[in-house]
Amino acid sequence: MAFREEIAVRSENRFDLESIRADFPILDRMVRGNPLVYLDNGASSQKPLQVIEAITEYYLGTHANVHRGVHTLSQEATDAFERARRTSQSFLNAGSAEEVIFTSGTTEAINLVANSFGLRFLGEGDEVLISGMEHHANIVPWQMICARTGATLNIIPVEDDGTISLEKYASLLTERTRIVSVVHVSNTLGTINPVGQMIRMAHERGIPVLLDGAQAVPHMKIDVRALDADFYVTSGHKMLGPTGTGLLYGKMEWLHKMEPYQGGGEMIERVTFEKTTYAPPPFKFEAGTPNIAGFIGLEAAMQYIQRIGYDAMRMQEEKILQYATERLSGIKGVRLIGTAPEKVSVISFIVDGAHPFDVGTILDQQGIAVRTGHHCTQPLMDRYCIPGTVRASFAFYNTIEEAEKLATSLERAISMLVA
Ligand code: 7TS
Repeated sequence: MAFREEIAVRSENRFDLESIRADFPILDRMVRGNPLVYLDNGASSQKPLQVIEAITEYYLGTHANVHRGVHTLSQEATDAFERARRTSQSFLNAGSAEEVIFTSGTTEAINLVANSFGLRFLGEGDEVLISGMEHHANIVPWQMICARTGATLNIIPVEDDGTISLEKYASLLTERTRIVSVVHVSNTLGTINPVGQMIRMAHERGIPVLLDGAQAVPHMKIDVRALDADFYVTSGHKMLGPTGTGLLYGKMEWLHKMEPYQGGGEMIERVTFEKTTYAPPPFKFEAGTPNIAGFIGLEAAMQYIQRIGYDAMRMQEEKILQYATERLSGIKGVRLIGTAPEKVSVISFIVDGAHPFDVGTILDQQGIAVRTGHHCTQPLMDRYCIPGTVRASFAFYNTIEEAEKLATSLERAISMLVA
């Protein structure tokens, strides 16, 4: 069977783990003489053939720059690129394609909002509210903009189990709060925050909310309109798509009010040396040649997720999460960090008497890829008084057998490291 037909046939099956894994050739490779067990999906997911193919086909037959040529290739590339925007719109259930801005990732998307929203709406004495479990990407841009504008950064504390208390959150929403920017799902703890309620509470006080969905979109259906989020950001590479792609959803009323984040080609309406007028959203936020191939690949990733279905993905991830949580918490000396009742398939843990780095190194020798360290959440590590954790983050293409391999290899690592 031809390569492409084979992919098409496999795609017909909804949740057949074996055929799903066959879509991810990298899962077959060996690492240090052992079959790879890839449990670092929170850092970046692997890519199915459908995504790799979409990018390859684009470069083989369609590539030209977008939005600027009358010639056929440029028009085809523009059509494909703008179709990816419409697919992103329906994927997030945005009200219009113009509310979807293409960025290089979550980090750029938050920097864009912090700058474009912050410079327009923040001043001396105003407040920005984030949580204690934010990724550095949702801390540092706000710190920088607070320093420039004289605003203050306030922090919703994190409870021992890795949750947010809505009472404490309510007490931090003040007359001076200009924006709330919180993580939908914590990359380190796996906690799913009660963002629907948090948005309602902020909106009752007229405060807009940005959700960092980098770790949510890989696991759950996002409906930005049902959430009523003002901004929603995510990264393509954590949701089966290519690196260097990200989505920023913004309500049109805000996008109209915000100044562009970067200047250059593509984002203008008319330029003279005296004055420049800007293109309407989304283009005024997309200066320069975009990552065309990347967004065509991201569209294939979104279509792949839609074909498998979040329900089926979640069911597999829940099974593994439950198995791994029980198995790991039963190992002597292992302490789980992040035990919220609502979690995605992320398990962070520390081992008494062993540094996370050493545990991760021994696991790698057995072919198991986990992340170790502070996971770009240093203030959260300070909150728990730990230097870092070992984190296993599971995707729907992982198996119970892989979770068991993690547990047995961890037992071996502990027997080597802890006297
Ligand atoms: N926000 C969250 C919640 C994240 O988990 C990450 C990346 C980012 C923002 C930044 O995303 P980027 O694509 O712009 O880099 N998180 C991780 C992680 O947990 N391990 O490696 C990267």
